[in-house]
Amino acid sequence: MPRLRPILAALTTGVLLLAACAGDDAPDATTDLEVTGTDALEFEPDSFAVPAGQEVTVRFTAEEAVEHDLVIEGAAMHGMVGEEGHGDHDDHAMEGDDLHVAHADAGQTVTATFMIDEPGSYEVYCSVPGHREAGMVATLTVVAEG
Ligand SMILES: [Cu+2]
Repeated sequence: MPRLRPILAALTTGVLLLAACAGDDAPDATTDLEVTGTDALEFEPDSFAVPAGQEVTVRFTAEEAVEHDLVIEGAAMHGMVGEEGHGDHDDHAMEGDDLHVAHADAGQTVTATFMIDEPGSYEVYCSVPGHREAGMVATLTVVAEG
């Protein structure tokens, strides 16, 4: 099989190129986020970035059929959340070490603010029962200001 080797080399190159492109996908840090919780129990987008130590505004929308919320795991001790965004769920503003940023009823858009001081990668999840288990997670990168 003398012709097999070049084909394998080409395949390998293609995989490496794909990996490189995926690495370039990292979102730019912004203080103005727009996130949707879909009826398919996903965050859209599922990766976003904010600057450390700055107030971030997030408009969080739940699609028409299912309520969602947006919780940042392990961020409570590194950050704070504004007063809006919880609807009638103020009592859930903190869930242990996690920062509860927003809750949207089905078909609703809420605006919330939050700030995280500690740069790093945080897991975002929806704490509506069953949603996180169904894969409703996203990645938040908090970027140190240069
Ligand atoms: Cu959800």
